[in-house]
Amino acid sequence: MSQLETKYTFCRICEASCGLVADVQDDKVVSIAPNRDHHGTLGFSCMKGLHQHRMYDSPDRLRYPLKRVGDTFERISWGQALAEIGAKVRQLRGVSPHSIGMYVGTAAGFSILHPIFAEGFMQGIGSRNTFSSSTQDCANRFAAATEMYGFPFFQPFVDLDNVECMLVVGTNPVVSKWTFLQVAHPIKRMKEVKARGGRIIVIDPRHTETAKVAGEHVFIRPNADVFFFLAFLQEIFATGRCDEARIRPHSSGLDELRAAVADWTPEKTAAATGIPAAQLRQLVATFCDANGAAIVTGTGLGMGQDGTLAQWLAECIIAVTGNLDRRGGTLVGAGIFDFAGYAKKAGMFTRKARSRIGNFRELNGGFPGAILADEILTPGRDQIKSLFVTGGNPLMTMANSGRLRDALAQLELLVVTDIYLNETASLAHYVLPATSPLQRPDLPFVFPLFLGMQSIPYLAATDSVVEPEGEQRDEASIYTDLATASGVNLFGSKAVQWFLRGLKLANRLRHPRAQPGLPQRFILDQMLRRSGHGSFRELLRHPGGKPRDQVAPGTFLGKRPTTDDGLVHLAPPEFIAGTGLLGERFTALTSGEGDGVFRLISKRAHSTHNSWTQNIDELTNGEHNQTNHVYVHPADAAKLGLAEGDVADIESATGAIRLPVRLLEELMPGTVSVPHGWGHQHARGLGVASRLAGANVNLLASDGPDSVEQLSGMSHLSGIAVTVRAAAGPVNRQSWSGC
Ligand SMILES: Nc1nc2c(c(=O)[nH]1)N[C@H]1C(S)=C(S)[C@@H](COP(=O)(O)OP(=O)(O)OC[C@H]3O[C@@H](n4cnc5c(=O)[nH]c(N)nc54)[C@H](O)[C@@H]3O)O[C@H]1N2
Ligand SMILES: Nc1nc2c(c(=O)[nH]1)N[C@H]1C(S)=C(S)[C@@H](COP(=O)(O)OP(=O)(O)OC[C@H]3O[C@@H](n4cnc5c(=O)[nH]c(N)nc54)[C@H](O)[C@@H]3O)O[C@H]1N2
Ligand code: SF4
Ligand SMILES: [Mo]
Repeated sequence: MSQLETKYTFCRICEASCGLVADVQDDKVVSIAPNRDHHGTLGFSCMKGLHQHRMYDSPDRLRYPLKRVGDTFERISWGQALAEIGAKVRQLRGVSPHSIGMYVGTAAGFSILHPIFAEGFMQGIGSRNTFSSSTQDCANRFAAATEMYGFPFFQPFVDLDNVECMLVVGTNPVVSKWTFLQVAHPIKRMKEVKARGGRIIVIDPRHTETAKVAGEHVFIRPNADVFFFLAFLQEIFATGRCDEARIRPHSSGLDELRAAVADWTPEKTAAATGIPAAQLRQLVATFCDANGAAIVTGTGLGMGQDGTLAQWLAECIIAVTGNLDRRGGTLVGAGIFDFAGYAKKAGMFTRKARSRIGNFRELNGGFPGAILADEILTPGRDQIKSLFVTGGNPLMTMANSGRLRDALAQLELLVVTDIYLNETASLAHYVLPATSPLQRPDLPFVFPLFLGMQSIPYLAATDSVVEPEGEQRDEASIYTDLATASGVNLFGSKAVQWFLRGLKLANRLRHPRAQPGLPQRFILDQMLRRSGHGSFRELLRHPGGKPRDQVAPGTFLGKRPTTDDGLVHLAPPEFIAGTGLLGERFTALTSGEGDGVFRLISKRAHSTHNSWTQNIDELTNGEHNQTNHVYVHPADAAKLGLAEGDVADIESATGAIRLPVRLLEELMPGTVSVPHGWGHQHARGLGVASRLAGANVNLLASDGPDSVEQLSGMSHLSGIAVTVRAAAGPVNRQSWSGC
C-alpha cells in the first residue's frame, strides 16, 4: 500500500465550485474534505461534493466502450466503437448533416474543454441540430440578455458585498448553492448581508430554506412572476422612482417600456400573483429606498410559462432604478479575456438557423429541447436519425419523457458519453466511458473563467487527482477521435484537426501506457498564456485560488454592451409585443381553473443533483431518501382526503405518476411539489439508484412546439396544471413508479 497523499482540487458538480482536499492512496480517493484555506469558497462544501468519489469508484462506473447487441451490452474496443460510429455518421451525413443531432447536458458545462470540443464536432458535421439542458434551465436569461445587452452571457449579478436589498425570485440558493453566480457558502453570505442591515426578501410559492435564512418571504402563485414584475415597474414609474438621469443616456426604449407597463397596476395583478397591492407597493418602496438593490432569479422563474418576459422585466427594474452596473446593485463580470468582443468578431452566437419543427430561432447555438422528440419522429430529409448525448440524461430531465423514450428508441444511432449507464444510455447503440472530474485537469468552468461571474473572484487550476481506469477517456479526445472517424474536421477546420491529431501523437509518444488522448494540460495552459494569465503550472501553486479583483461598478454602461448602438435595449420589440399577448394567461390565473387543479413545482434536495447522484449509497440511505414524494399542503390534503404516507395519483394533460404523499406546511395552498430526477427503476447501470422507488416527474410535462416558451424555447417544467387524488388500484412500492 502506498503512502497517503493529499491533493488539492475543486468540485465540478455545481456552480459553487468548492475547493476540496482529497486524500489519495494507491490511485484511489479515500476521502474528501473541504479546503478550509480556499480564498473564494471559504471552506465550504456539501455532502454531494464530499461523497463524489463513491460515485466515481462505484462498480457501476463505465470503464470500457459498450455496444448494444440485442438486449445486452457488450464490451468492445475503442477502435471498433469509433470505426462503427464513424461509418454510420458518414452514411447519414451523406443524406443530410442535420440528421445528426447532439444533446449537451449539464455535466458537460462543468468541464472547460468538453462543451467546446462537442460543439466543434457538430460544427465539423455541419449540423444545426444541437440541443442542450439550457432550454430546461436558463435559456430565458440568454434570450433576455441577447436582446438587451447584445450578448447572451452578459448576465449581471448581485454585488453581494454591498447590496442593501435583494429580492430572491424563483431560486433557492441555500439548497441549489446559487445559480448564475459562483457563491460558495450561501447561508454565510446571506447572513452577512443581513448583519450589515441589508434585507433579503424571497418571492416563492414555497417558504423555502432560503426564505428561512432571509427572514422575509412573500408567496407568489406559480407562473405569475411576469405580472408581479409588470406591476413592480408600473409602480416605479407611477411614483417617480425611475432614475432617468442615470439610465436614459445609456439605454433606448425607456418610454416604450413605461407605456407597456402602464396598465398593469398592483391592484390589477394582485388577483394573478396572490400578492396584495399594498404589499407590492411596500416592496417597491423598500427596493427603491435601498442604497443598492438587486433581483436574483433562477429556474423557478425560467421554467414558468413566461420566463423570458419575467427575466427581461427584472433586468429593467434593476436598470431603471439605477442599480445596473452600480455598487450594491448588479455588476457585469469580466473573465480572462473579452469574451463578448471576441464572440462578436468571430460571429459566434449569431447563427440564424431555424428549426425544422416549429421554425424556432437558434439561441446560443441550440434549439428547444422540447422539440427534440418531434425532430426525431417527423419524417423528412433533415429528420434526426442519430443523436450524440454528452454529459446529460435527457430521458429523465426533459419534458414528456414518455414520448422522448419512443423517439430515442427509433434512432438509427444513439451514442451516449457518460460516466454511467444511465437511463438514456440504456437505450443507446454505443456507450462511451468518460473520465470523471477527479480524473481530469481543469480550469473553472465557463461562467467564472470567461465571464468572471464570481462573488469572490479568483482563478484556479486543478490537475487530475487520480488516473482514469480501464479505457475511460476525456471528452475533448473523444470528440477529436469521433471527428476523425466520421471524416470531418473539428470546427470545420482542417488545420485544427491536423494540429490536434499531431498533439495526440506527440502525447502518445510521451505517455505510451496511458489511454491515447490529447494533452489536456497543454491546451489549458495555452488558454491561460494566450489570455495573459500566467501558466497552468503557476496556477497550481495556488491551491486556494489566486485572487482577482472584483469587477468595478461603472465599467459596463456606455462601454461594454454589444448591441448595435452600444445601448441597453429596454424595449425589444418582441418583448413589448409579448406583453400584449398576456391576456389569456392573466385570465387563466385569475379565473381559477376549476376545483381540484393544482400547480406543480419542483423541489431540489441537498443530497440529489438532477438525475445523477442517486447512485451514491451514502446519500440514499435513510427512510425519506427511498423515493421522491408528492408534497401537499395539509389544508389541500385534508380536502383531498389524503394523509401523510398515503399514495396519490398525480395527473396532467400529458401523463400520470403515482407517489407517496408528504404534507408540507411551507407550500402555498393550491401548489404541489415533486422533485425531479427520480424513477430510476429501469436504468440498466445504476445498481443503487435502480433499487429505489420514485417516479419521473417529467412524464407530466408537455413537449412539442406549442408547449415551449416562444421567445427562448424554454420547456415548461414548473407551474404545470395537475390533479391529485388518492391512488386508485394497488398500492405497493413498484406501483409508485411511473417510468
Ligand atoms: N421537472 C424538472 N425537470 C428539470 C429540472 C427541474 O427543476 N424540474 N431541472 C432542469 C435543469 S436546471 C437541468 S440543468 C437539467 C439537467 O439535465 P441533464 O443535463 O440532461 O441531466 P443530469 O441529470 O444533470 O445528467 C448529467 C449526466 O452527466 C453524467 N456525468 C457526470 N459527470 C460527467 C462527466 O464528467 N462527463 C460526462 N460525459 N458525463 C458526466 C451523469 O452521470 C449524468 O448522467 O434538468 C432539468 N430538468
Ligand atoms: N442540491 C442541488 N443543487 C443543485 C441542483 C440539484 O439538482 N440539487 N441542480 C443544479 C442546477 S443544474 C441548477 S440550474 C441550479 C438551479 O438553482 P435554482 O434556480 O435555485 O433552483 P431551485 O432550487 O429548484 O429553486 C427554484 C425555486 O423556484 C421556486 N418556484 C417554482 N415555480 C416558481 C414560480 O413560478 N415563481 C417563483 N417566483 N418561484 C417559483 C421553487 O419553489 C424553488 O424554490 O441548481 C444547481 N444546484
Ligand atoms: S456545493 Fe457541493 S456539489 Fe456544489 S461545488 Fe460545492 S461541494 Fe460540489
Ligand atoms: Mo441546471
